[in-house]
Amino acid sequence: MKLKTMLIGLAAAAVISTPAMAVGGLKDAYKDAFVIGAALNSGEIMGNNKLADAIVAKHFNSISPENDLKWENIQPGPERYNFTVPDAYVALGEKNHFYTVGHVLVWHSQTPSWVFEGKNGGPATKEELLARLKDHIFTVVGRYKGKIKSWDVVNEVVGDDGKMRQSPWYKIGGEELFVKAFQWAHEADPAAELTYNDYNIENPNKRAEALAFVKRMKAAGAPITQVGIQGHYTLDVPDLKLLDDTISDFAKLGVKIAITELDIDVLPRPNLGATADVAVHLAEDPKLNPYVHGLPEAVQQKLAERYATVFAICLKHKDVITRVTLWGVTDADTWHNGWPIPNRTAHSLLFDRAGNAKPAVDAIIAVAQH
Ligand code: 9MR
Repeated sequence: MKLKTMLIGLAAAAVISTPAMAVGGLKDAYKDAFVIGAALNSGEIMGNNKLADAIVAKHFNSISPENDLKWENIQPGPERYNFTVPDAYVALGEKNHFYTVGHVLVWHSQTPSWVFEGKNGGPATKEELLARLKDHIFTVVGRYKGKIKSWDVVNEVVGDDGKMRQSPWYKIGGEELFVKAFQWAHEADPAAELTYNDYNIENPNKRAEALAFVKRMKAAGAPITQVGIQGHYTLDVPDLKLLDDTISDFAKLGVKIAITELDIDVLPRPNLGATADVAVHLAEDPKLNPYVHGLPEAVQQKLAERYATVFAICLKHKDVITRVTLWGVTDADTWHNGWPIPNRTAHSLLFDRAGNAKPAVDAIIAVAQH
């Protein structure tokens, strides 16, 4: 049987045979395969969301910080670090024995402009930028040594055109800057998993450059150990056969693979496909916000099937997959409520706004039990 037919069959069977399955949580069902994570926002980290707390306790054994360890939050001004929420995040992980993830060290977005500005006006020199990055990595990675188990070192360096993204990091520092970022992170915490994380690398064009990037990093001596496939999907894009191929392709390079930011947008998205480019913004239109009062049953089932297929593919590759992380806990907090169109009612995650598990949860658990 063709892989695609087999996976769809498995996912559909999981959806149909769900009711009695949900004993324990997602993390229990997948305990022999990989850890299951959720990204937490500041409120969840600080203990202000009891609904999310209960869901995380039951279903997840790994956490990622949705925004609080990004440069603009953790070092908003030169050598002015803000550790209040990051410390609480790491303490939460330690207390609950979660596999705690660090996100993110080098990214073109959510990095304040001063980082790229020279002391004497104009853009920073390569030396200035490298010095700032080195200080940032040793300070942040060093502070959480042994506690943060996996760092997203380099994020989204390949553009949707399949070429290296012309970010200030790349334009000023060249590829050497990314190599050094991995080396410094390794020096600061030799035991940490070090990840290159990107979206849409299932797309063959973008994947080709992402694979070439990993090869170049390794050849240049970067201690990269893992590739993060973000997994920002819609109900139709991408064809999940591409996910299966992408995992196989990266595994051949000798790196581990994590699905780092999984969510499945069910809302209409004109002409965008599966991008996660935060720079994209479209205008509000009530026709593009169809599920304000809840998700119709047929869409709910389609969502469950698609989630089940993603997990069936990951299970097939469990020897190389370390983690599958959902990019949020409940639909109340998914970034899709505001992107690519503001003020919408999104339904991308596994738990609805009231904290109820969707049929997708039982479907995913059933995949592990087959
Ligand atoms: O989910 C994050 C959202 O709250 C922020 O507003 C946004 C700003 O850039 O970043 C979102 O997370 C992104 C992640 O850090 C990197 N990959 C794409 C994610 C979705 O945009």
